[in-house]
Amino acid sequence: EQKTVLITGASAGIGEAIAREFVEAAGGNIRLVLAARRADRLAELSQQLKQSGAQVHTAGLDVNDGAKIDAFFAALPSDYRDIDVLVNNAGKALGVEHAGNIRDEDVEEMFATNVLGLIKMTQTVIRGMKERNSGDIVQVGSIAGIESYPGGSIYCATKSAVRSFTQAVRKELISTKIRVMEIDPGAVETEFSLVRFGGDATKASKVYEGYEPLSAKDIADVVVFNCSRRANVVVAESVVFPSAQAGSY
Ligand code: NJP
Repeated sequence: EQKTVLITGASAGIGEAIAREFVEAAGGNIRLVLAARRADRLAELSQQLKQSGAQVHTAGLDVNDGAKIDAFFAALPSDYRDIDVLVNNAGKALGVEHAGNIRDEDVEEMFATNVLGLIKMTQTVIRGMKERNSGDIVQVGSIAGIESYPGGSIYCATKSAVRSFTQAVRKELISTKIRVMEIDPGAVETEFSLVRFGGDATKASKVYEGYEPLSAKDIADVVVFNCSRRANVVVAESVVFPSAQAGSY
C-alpha cells in the first residue's frame, strides 16, 4: 500500500535522512511531502528521490507562522492530502548561554519552531487521521527534553514541552488506530550545531570533540523501523544516543 509521508525540516540533517530512508524502505512506492524554509534544497532532494520512484511534493514552509501552516495545508495537491505519517522534525537550539543571557528573540524562535509549529502541524494532521482512523505521528524530541543541561535551558524546555504534549495526545488517541511516537536523539552530526552557534563553523566543529556523534541515518533507521511495525505495536518513545553520551542521560 502506498503511503503519504509528510516531513518538516526535510531540507537537511535528520529530516532529509528520514525522507531518504522512507523511500528506500518502500522501494520508491511512496508519496512524500517535504517542507522546510529552504525550498531550493528541497527541490534538489526531490529530484533525487523521484529517480528512486517516489512521488514528491515540496513546499517552502516556515513552521513558526501558523497562518503559513494553514496556507501550506490548503495548497496541498489533492493526492497528497491524506497524510499517513507525519514526522515533526523541524527544530533548533540557539546558543549555549545561561538563562539570564538568552535573547528574547532566541527564546521566541526556539518555542515557535520546536513547540508551536509542532503543535499546529499535529493538530491539523490529526483531524484527517481521525476521519480515516489511521496514521502515525512521529515527534522528533531530544534527550534534552528528558534531562536538562546548563546552557540549554530554553532548548531543553521546548523539548520537554514536546514530550508532555506528545504523551497527552497519545493517550487521547488510545482508542483509535493512530499511533503517536517520539524519538529522542542524543548528539547527531547535522547542521544543528552550526545553527546553534549562528553559523560559526569553528565553534560548531568543537561540539563533538572526544567522541563520535550519531549519523542522521542512525535516527532515520529507527523512525522508519518504528513506523513499519504491525498496526498493534506502538513504539511510544525511542531514546537513541551515541554510547559516549550514555553517562549523561
Ligand atoms: O538539524 P539541522 P537536525 N520552519 O539543522 C528545519 C532534533 N535534535 O537535523 O527551514 C521549517 O540539520 C531546517 O530547514 P530550513 C532537533 O532539535 C537534533 O539535527 O530549510 N523548518 C532543517 O531542515 C530537531 O528537532 C540533535 O532551514 C525549519 C531542519 O529544521 C531535529 O532533531 C539532537 C524551521 C534542521 O536541520 C532535526 O535537527 C537532538 C522553520 N522555522 C535533537 N527552522 C542533534 N543534531 O544533535 C528549522 O537531541 N527548520
